[in-house]
Amino acid sequence: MMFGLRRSKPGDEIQWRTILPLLEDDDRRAPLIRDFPTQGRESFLGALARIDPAVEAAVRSAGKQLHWAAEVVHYPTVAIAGMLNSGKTSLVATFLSEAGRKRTLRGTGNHEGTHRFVLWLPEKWKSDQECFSMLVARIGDVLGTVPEMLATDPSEAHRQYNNATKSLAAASVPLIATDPGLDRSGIALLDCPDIVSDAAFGLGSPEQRRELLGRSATLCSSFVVVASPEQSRDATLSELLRISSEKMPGVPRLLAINKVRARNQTPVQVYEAFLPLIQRHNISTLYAAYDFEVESCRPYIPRDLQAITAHPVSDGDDLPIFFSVSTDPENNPPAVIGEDRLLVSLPGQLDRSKLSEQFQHALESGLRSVVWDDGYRLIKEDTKKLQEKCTIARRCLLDAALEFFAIEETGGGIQELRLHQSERILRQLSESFAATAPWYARWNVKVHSSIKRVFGGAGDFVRQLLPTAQMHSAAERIKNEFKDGKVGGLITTARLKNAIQTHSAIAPWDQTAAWIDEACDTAIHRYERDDFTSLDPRRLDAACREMWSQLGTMEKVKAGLTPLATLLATVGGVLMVPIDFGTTVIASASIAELFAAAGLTALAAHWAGRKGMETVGQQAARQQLSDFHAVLCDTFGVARDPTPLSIIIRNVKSTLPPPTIVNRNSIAPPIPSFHLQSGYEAELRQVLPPPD
Ligand SMILES: Nc1nc2c(ncn2[C@@H]2O[C@H](COP(=O)(O)OP(=O)(O)OP(=O)(O)O)[C@@H](O)[C@H]2O)c(=O)[nH]1
Ligand SMILES: [Mg+2]
Repeated sequence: MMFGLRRSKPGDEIQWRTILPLLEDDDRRAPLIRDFPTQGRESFLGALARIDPAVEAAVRSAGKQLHWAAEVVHYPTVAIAGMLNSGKTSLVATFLSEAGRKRTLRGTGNHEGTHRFVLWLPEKWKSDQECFSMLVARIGDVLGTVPEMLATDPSEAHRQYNNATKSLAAASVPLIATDPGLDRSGIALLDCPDIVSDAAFGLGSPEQRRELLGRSATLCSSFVVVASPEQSRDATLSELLRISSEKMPGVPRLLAINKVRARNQTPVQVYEAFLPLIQRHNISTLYAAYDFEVESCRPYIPRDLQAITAHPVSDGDDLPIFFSVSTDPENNPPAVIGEDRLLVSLPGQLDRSKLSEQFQHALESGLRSVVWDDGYRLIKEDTKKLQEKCTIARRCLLDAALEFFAIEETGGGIQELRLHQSERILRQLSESFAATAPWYARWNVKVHSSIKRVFGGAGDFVRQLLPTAQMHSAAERIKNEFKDGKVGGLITTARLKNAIQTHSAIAPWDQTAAWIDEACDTAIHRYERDDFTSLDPRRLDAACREMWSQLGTMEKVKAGLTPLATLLATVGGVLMVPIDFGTTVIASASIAELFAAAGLTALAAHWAGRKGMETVGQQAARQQLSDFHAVLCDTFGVARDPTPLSIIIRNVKSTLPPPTIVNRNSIAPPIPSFHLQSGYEAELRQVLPPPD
């Protein structure tokens, strides 16, 4: 390639536009899969917006900055230095728009001299104010002084250019200007004051200027030195080139000879005159511009090319047209000079500057850190936290449910589970009791044959169960024992709320939340309506038959009600509990508890102790507990446990069957539940490696 300057390979940098889709994907490539309250997926940025909008904004802004930098980074910055009045600012002006040119200060008088460094940047760099200020700040860091903006008003800009206030401090403060002309040419230019002539008029010493030039080396991809043809043996020019190679090591140097007069020199003669300097200072290209004011120079000046300057030159404001000089005279007439040999084409052939690379690098690591260390870490932590929240909530709801469904043993463990004494269960019990009862047990009870034919509601059923006043009063007693809490567990809204609050010391919801009452009420209502658990009919009959045979030997028929009448009165009593309450309540009791309430204590002990008999009730009770817990989870906005619940009953771990009860909407604000998609991390790693 010409000049031996190489652009950095594209593609080895991190690209925001390939990263952003992966951060916004809420479909196949989403990092999070939502399991609750609705199935779905959440994008990286969507998750951050939910968890911490400030982090989401930080990721977006880091990405935007990187994207912006990637757009501007390939713009090289060229330092234009050279001899006093050689036309440095004029050369800069060839790249600018007409408005920009007006802001430059050009001329031979001292009041027209450049006495401050002026950094001209493409106008579009200002398109993003946030990024632009960041870049200006970074330039300030590099140069060691916060830059000042060049005024848009030409006369004010000229005063700044010229350091008209003659302030020593201002002399070391660089000026920054933007111009649309540079958008087109794709270059940034550093217009330098002359750094060799002596300090004059308090305009800053040459040392001060050299110091600043040295620091700006990181900004610059190349260094153009402007001189006039007669300066080929000038010690000052040689000194300038030496300083530049010392201050800007590794930055290519180009020599631009301005105001060449045709009468004195052809391009090849210019080349020969400067050859010693070119060789000594390792100059990569020699440019020349013929004096635009001299008529005889016209044939040497390429004028018909589109891109002789960034913006057409207006009459009366001529500018030098620099072209690279060939050692072959045949190649120097304007007719054979292509656009690529003009100095305005230089930007396309330059490498990016060290500053842009460092800037880009800093932005890249900023993005990597905010995406991985802040964003992804937060997403993982939050997902885990939500899962923990959910686990705690489920534990709390299970403990609350056990308040009603577990019978405690002395020492605090669970002895056995209670059944929800739903109408369905109670009908099954009464039917089986009646169907399996031997003749002596049903003595005086006429219900046997009619029970199965009761299809009405609980009220009719109760009337059928309790044909006599005696049975009725026995049922009343049982009912009251339930109400007083002497038998079984009675779940009311208030009691459920109380139980939940007792167990929710670390539960993730606000104890005083307004929805808690409604959630408790709804849970009871739904469970009462949706619980269709039944006892295994064959096992139940077998257990009842065994019960009767035991009863024959154990339980003496007492005066008053027969055993069957007593059992049916008990069932009737339990059935009357909700009717009596007027609101939804749930009565729970184990079958043994029912026997005990009926006064059949020996039978109760026997039932509780016999494996076959007990399992009939326990099997259904485990299902009911699992379902009640599920309903609590649903109403409290907690995802049901994907793994089966297990509890310890009499020191033995018992796994509950999965819930079968219908799933309905939550009353509480749901605690969402997510899991990480396995391939996401690797995919993100590919487009954006994590910080080292
Ligand atoms: N005749 C003629 N004048 C030129 C040419 N190029 C630049 N000039 C004039 O030379 C004068 C100095 O040009 P500047 O661009 O201000 O030079 P400079 O190197 O920036 O000057 P300082 O910043 O003061 O060192 C201006 O009046 C320009 O118009 C040229 O090719 N021919
Ligand atoms: Mg100047």
